[in-house]
Amino acid sequence: MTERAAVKAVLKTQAVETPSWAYGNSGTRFKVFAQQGVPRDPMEKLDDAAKVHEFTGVAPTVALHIPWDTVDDYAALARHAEDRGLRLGAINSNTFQDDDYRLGSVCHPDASVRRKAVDHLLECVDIMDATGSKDLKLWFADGTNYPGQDDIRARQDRLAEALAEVYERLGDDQRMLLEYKLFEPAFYTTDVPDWGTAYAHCLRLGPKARVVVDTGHHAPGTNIEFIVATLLREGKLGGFDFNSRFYADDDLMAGAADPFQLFRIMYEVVRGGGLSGDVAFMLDQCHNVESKIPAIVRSVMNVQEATAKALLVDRDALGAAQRAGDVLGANAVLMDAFSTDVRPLLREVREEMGLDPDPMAAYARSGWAEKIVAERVGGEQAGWGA
Ligand code: LRH
Ligand code: MN
Ligand code: MN
Repeated sequence: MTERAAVKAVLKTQAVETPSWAYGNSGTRFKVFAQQGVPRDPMEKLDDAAKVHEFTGVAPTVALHIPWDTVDDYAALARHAEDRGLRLGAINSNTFQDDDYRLGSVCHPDASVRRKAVDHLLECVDIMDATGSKDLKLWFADGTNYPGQDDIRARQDRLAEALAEVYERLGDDQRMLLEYKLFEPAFYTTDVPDWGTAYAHCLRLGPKARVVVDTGHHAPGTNIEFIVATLLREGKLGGFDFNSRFYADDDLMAGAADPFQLFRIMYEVVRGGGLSGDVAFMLDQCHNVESKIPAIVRSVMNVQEATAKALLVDRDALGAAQRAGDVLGANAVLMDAFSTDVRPLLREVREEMGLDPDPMAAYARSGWAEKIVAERVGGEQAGWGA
């Protein structure tokens, strides 16, 4: 196989999971803008996700958020997905939108609130059993706003206890993915604020617990690729929530704000063997001012482009330059790959997969956007601005 053929073979097997909530209406704290034609229920979200997969060929799974995607029959929802060539992906828990969670969920000072939160997490594992999902994705809005508000250390103990109970409930082929976030909604302390805290909990729990890196959840200037390299090295990278940020948790399209950062992250993934392993590549975005389905198609393509560039890095030349201490030479090797226009390569990949080489144009021509505007009236809100 030529090197180009090898790169194309990897790109054909890539899988990017799209989030159900990106298909629904969403907004900011200030306004949710309703768009025409948005899904009215989880089934219709899957119908839209099927279009993203149809035109990109690399988005075969969809993440659910409970209770935003609550249905009576999850096995039927999984069949609805299968009928459209999809599978249900990670189950995202939600312990942040009830009044009871004002002071936290699994870290709350009141044991009865903690019980309610853990019961929700256990219910999410029941849903995984019904849907065939492998990953439980946990993000906690827990934290405090004022010094002294609660005991920082006791909250870690409560968190550890809750995670241990849920971990015990996991099946043999199920995993727990723990997501960290620097701040928001809590502003003084956050109970899982960074990868170190998430890693410490996952390490104590065992091999089925891994860390999720949401690219929007760091302080400005954080070197995310270093975190990725470290977690991969430790066998503790569970997956990504890809999105773009300019300021905080902006949830813009992956690769839109900083394609170079996405390339650097994907290079560490390739370097660390993360493409052939069990790392979940998920999007976690919301599209407030742009059309949703094309925005998700574009995001998937941006991940593909960053991956293609990462695969094109001449690792032999890079290694030689690094060993020789050739700083500029090594940097040039990396920048050569980043500066390569990989769009022709990806067009070839799509043609070889029997797809239209231009997914954006193919979707626009398909008539799906007009059809859903005509047929769906009163689309639902994703639940929260994500
Ligand atoms: C939190 C978060 C987390 C949630 C999603 C909707 O900011 O990134 O992944 O589940 O947004
Ligand atoms: Mn996220
Ligand atoms: Mn987020």
